[in-house]
Parts: sequence; structure tokens; C-alpha cells
Amino acid sequence: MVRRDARRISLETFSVLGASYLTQSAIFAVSADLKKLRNIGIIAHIDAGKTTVTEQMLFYSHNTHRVGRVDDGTALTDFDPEEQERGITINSACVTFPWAGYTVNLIDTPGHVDFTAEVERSLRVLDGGVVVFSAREGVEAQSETVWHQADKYNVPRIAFINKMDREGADFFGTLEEIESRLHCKPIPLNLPIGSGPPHLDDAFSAIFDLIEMEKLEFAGDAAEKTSIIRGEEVPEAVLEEARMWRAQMLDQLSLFDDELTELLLSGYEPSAELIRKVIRDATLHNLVVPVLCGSALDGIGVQPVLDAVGHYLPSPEDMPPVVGTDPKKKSANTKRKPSVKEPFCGLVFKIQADKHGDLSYVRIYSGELQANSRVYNSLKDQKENVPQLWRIQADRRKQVSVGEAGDIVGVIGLRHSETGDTLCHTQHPIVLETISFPETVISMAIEPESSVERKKLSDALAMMKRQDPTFRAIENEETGQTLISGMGELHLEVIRHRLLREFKLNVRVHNPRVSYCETVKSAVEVAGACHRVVGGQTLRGDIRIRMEPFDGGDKPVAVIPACGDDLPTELLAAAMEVFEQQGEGGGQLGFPLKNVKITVLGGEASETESNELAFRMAASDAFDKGLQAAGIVLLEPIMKLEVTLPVEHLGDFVADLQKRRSTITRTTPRGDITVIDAEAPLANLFGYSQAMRGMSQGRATCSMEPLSYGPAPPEVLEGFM
Ligand SMILES: Nc1nc2c(ncn2[C@@H]2O[C@H](COP(=O)(O)OP(=O)(O)OP(=O)(O)O)[C@@H](O)[C@H]2O)c(=O)[nH]1
Ligand SMILES: [Mg+2]
Repeated sequence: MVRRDARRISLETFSVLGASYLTQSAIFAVSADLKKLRNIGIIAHIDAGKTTVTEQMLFYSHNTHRVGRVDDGTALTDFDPEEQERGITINSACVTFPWAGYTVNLIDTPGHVDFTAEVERSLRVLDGGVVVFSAREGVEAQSETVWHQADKYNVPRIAFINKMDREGADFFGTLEEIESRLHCKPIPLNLPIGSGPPHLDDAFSAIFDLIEMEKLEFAGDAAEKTSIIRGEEVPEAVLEEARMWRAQMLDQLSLFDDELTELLLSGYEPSAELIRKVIRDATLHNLVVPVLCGSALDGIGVQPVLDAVGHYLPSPEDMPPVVGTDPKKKSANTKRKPSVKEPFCGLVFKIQADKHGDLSYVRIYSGELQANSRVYNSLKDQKENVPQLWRIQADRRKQVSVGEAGDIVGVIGLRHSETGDTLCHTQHPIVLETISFPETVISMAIEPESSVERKKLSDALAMMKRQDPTFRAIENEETGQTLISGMGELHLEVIRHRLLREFKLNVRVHNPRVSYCETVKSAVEVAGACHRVVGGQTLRGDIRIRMEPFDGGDKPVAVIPACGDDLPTELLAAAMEVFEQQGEGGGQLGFPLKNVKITVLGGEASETESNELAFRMAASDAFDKGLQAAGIVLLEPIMKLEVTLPVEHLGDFVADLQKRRSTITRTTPRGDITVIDAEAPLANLFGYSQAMRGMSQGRATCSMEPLSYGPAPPEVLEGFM
């Protein structure tokens, strides 16, 4: 068992207490055993109930005295005033609590696509996920997106079908959608008893546990249903359905375990313990997704989700060793096991402003991180001091002296580290894979009310950029304006409100516009040359390249050497570096380049007159000539759109979407609502939320996310020429 000195932590001072309903024991929750630790994220489409589920979990684990409500602005993890006013989560928030001998580190993430970076960075460092679905809306657009993000990081997950108390709740329909739209094998572990709101005869009231084969009723006040009444009498019809689903569950699970198969073939009932073991193994290998259901708002079905987190989601010890590169040997792979005995390594995955300085969240993968120690930022090649370590509970924190493998801790006082950087032992360097974030799609010019505030604005924006990797701000000294870019209208609106609220900066804003990119129109072959005399010395370099449109590759501009032994290695390397740098610098109109390939075809070097400088100049010349000859294609962001609307408005919505240059890919009826899937240029979607509300008297909802970049209409390009 891994040593974890809980006393060492509890002797520390307990500081920065705000007025809240957190219990005193809250932040002391640290497991003594790595096997009993769960680092999990709650992920879902906007409004599915992630924060409500989190609140219930905190309450049942005795971390809070009462259940906070998103609708009253009292949820612990939505502590930002912007979140409380809007009733949505914007920032991911970290909480720790004990449950049945486990310690759970949980990150509640936002569902709105504009804040997708928060999901990405959380999934990058978490070991397991709870995916929440609304039983009424089923699998929504953003559920698919976060599901794929979890796939990317191979995160085992369990599903919770929430809102079983809503009119139109459909447990089995949602189950089917999980299977068909998310391409996974969902296995229900419980069934709802009843469905829909209290005024219905067959209202949702309890759940039936298919492993223990018993009914679970949740008794207590309103949402705070702490006591579970097990095994109450169950109508025969419910029992019959449960037997059918249990048989199906065991049948599916038998594919993964011989002992279970043999028992079933011999006609024996397997023990609950064996069933859980098989589910756990299959979940950890991402072969199945255990599914539970309930109504978080009414306090039904949340404790079983907590039990399932312990039973089926991985501990840090279940995770394979993290793999990184050794910065000294560049490409050599190096590994760290999740153990305190290994040298320290961890990943900075989030930076949050704090009145004491930036608070950097670090997931520790191996070894120990001590307060007042010195570590190495291997990506930046910088030594870092770690003055203070904190355990974080939403907006509150407690100072600790050490964090160990598997933990998530906050560090105050790092000077060079950014999101995605690796911190490690100074003598045992390793670089872990960094976190990649999507490109921004929307921009807006802003300027301070008075020139006196320019410096203050630039400092505030620099701070926000440190915290938010999907936010950009570029100052234009000529116009005095700053172009800020982000993931959507809401993202930029939140930034503007923060400037006003936190920094008392009232900025003038211009109309938002989309973030364009450029690519080249056709394939061209050009020669770049440097024939010059500099300081009495002749410099000579000749290089030939092909520049062409290219759909693929991880980088916006792919540079490929294909010139054999034509050029000495160091001269070719110098030229390649120039192509890569120029590629990042933008195209003819100044927009970022994208989907371009440069192939170095050959060149000529003279033994006496060619050096790296000559080849840098030749490469730069070739790059400029290539762009000129190949021509420009202006690219605009295309969005994937999912609109949910009352069926009677379908005609108006389709006509409106057609006016907005969109392609409707699917319309799906779902009870009395219809879901339209479409693709449309972002430029034509400004103000869509408002228009959509107008067309449906506020009953339609819509979510959009960046899909791709496509050619902008010729008149837009002409406007920039
Ligand atoms: N009827 C019903 N409403 C619920 C339930 N769970 C959550 N809600 C309501 O749904 C709305 C959204 O809940 P949240 O918990 O904020 O959802 P979320 O997934 O955290 O939303 P974002 O963080 O903004 O993506 C709130 O008005 C909740 O009161 C439920 O089980 N039943
Ligand atoms: Mg939320």
C-alpha cells in the first residue's frame, strides 16, 4: 500500500475560509490508500444537471450542510458571480470528498461549447468520467462532443440518466441513443420505477437495483433524501421487467469472464461481488458503460452513482504508467509509474487568478510534490520554486505541505509555468504530452474608454490569456484597438463582463466578426534565392519548393524535406525552420495560414559561399514567392448546429436556416419536439439565439460548435483585398 500521511496534512493551518455551508471536515478528506482514490470529471451537454449532481454528492458525503441550487445561485462549484447570474457553469471547479472509504477528487465541468477548453483540460488529467444525460432530451450535441473528448483520452466512464422526473422523460429511449449515437455498449445497472413528474399516476418515484435485485426508495426532505429504504415491496410487473434486464446484463457480461459464464451455464446465480468485479474490469477496458438513472434535483439515485464511482471507475493505480519524452535525449520515451517511490512528475492543467497570485492546478502522476521545493519545468527549460501547496475545494482552499502521486493540488507562486507544461524532479526530467485546444472562431475589436486605461487593459487581458488557452488578445498599436478572439459570442461576452466586474474597465466594443484563415488556391513550384554581398562576404543559397493546398496533417503548414542529399543537413534544417516560422506568421492578408503543404524539392549550395543565413534568406524568398503565385483562398469557420424546437415551428426554422446559407443534415422528431441538425457559416449565425427565441416564443434551444473551415464567399475576400 502506498504511504499517505493523513496526519501530516491535517496538522496544517486551515485558512482562507469564506462564508459558506461547507462543513469543517470538508477539505481534510484524503484517502490513506491510492487504490481508494478516484479522480473523476462530470461531463455533459449544457443543463443536463452536472452541477446539481455534484451538489448532491457533496451533501451526501457530509461536505455541505445543505444542498445548494444552481437556480438560486448557491451551488458550491458555480461560485463565480457570472455563473450565479446566468445559472450555468463557466469554469471547471474542483472538489474533494469522501464516500464509503473512497476519496473522490471531482471536477464539475461546463456544458456550453464556448467553454470546451475546461472539459478538454479536465479529461486530460482525470482517470474516470460520469457522463450525465437528460432523460427528456436524450443524447444531445454536446454530449457527443464530450464523449469523443473522453474517447480521445481513453477515459473509462459511467452514465447517469438524470431528470427522470421531467415530463417526457424516456429512460429506454436515451439508453438506445447512447448505444446508437455514441457507439458504445451501455449496461443498465438500475431501472426507473415510474417516469415523469409527480402529478402523473406513474410518476418517477424510485429505482430498482439490478445487481442486488431490490427497490431503492429515497426518503427525506425535498432534495435532501439521505435515507435509502431498500427492498420494499415491488409490483410483479416491475420485477418481471427487472428479471429480463438482469438476464440481458449477465448475458452481456459473460462475454468478458469465464467464471461468470460457467456459473450461468450451470444455472447458478452469480454473487453481486462477482458481477461488480466483471463490470469493473469491462469498464476499465472501455468495453461497457454502466448506466444508472435518477433525478438529481429530487435527490433520487445519486448515492448509487457515488457507489458506482468507487466500484467501477479506476484508481490512479489502475492507470498505466505515464509516458513522456526525455528532454535531454529528445525522442526517447520515458515512463513514470503512479507511485510515490518514483521521481516526481505532474502536469499543470489549469491556471486560475487568485488574490495571492496565480493558482496553478497540478495533477501529480508520480512521486511527491513538496511545498517550499524546487522543481523543473521541462517544457520551458526553467527551474521553478514551489512556495505554497493547497488542497482545493471549489473557491476555498487549505494549505498543505505535500501532494503525492495520484493527487490534484494547487500551487501558488509558479512564475514560468503555463497550462500544459510538465513539472518534474530537477534530476529526472520528463516532458509529458501537452494539452491541445481548439482554434478560436470569433473576434471582436475592443478599446479602453480612455488612453490612461490602456496599460490596465493590457495587463488584464494578459492575465485572462494565462488562464484561458482558448482566448487570444492582439494589440494593434496603430489603431489603439485590441482584437480579442474566443470560442463564441458567450465566451467574449463573459470576458467583457469580467473586465468590467473584476477590473472596473469599461471597454468600447465593436461588432464581433468571425476569425478567418487563409490557404493557398493552387499548387505551384517556385525557386527562392539569396545572392548577396553582406559585409564584404558573398552569400549564396538557392532552394526550390512546391507549395500546395493540403487537407490533413496536425500543423497548419506541413513542411516536408524531399531533396535527398542535394543540400547539407544544417542548411536544410535552417530553411525548414524558416518555413515553419513563416507558416505560423500568417498569409498574404495577415490571417493565420491553414491546410498548406510545403515540400522542399532541392537546391544548390556552394561550399565557400553558402551558410545558414543565406539559406534562411533563400527560404524566406521562396515562401513569399510561393504565396504570391499560389493565390489566396479565404476560409471561414463553419459551425455544427443542433436546434431543438416545438414541432409546430419547424417550417419557420427551416426557412430561416436556409437564408443563413446552412445545410440541414437531419431532422429528428422526439415526442412533441423536433431536433434539426445543420451546418452553417458562423458569419451568418450572429444573433441566432435571439432570432430563434423570437420565432418560438423562447421555447427553442440551440447549441453550436466549430466543425471545420470552408471557403468564404468571393465578396468577403474582395473586401479584404
Ligand atoms: N426537473 C429536474 N431538473 C433538474 C434536474 N437536475 C437538474 N435540473 C435543473 O436543470 C437545470 C440545469 O442544471 P445544472 O445542474 O446547472 O446543469 P449543468 O449540467 O451543470 O449545466 P451547465 O454547467 O451549465 O452545463 C437547473 O435548472 C436544475 O435545477 C432533475 O433531476 N430534474
Ligand atoms: Mg454546471
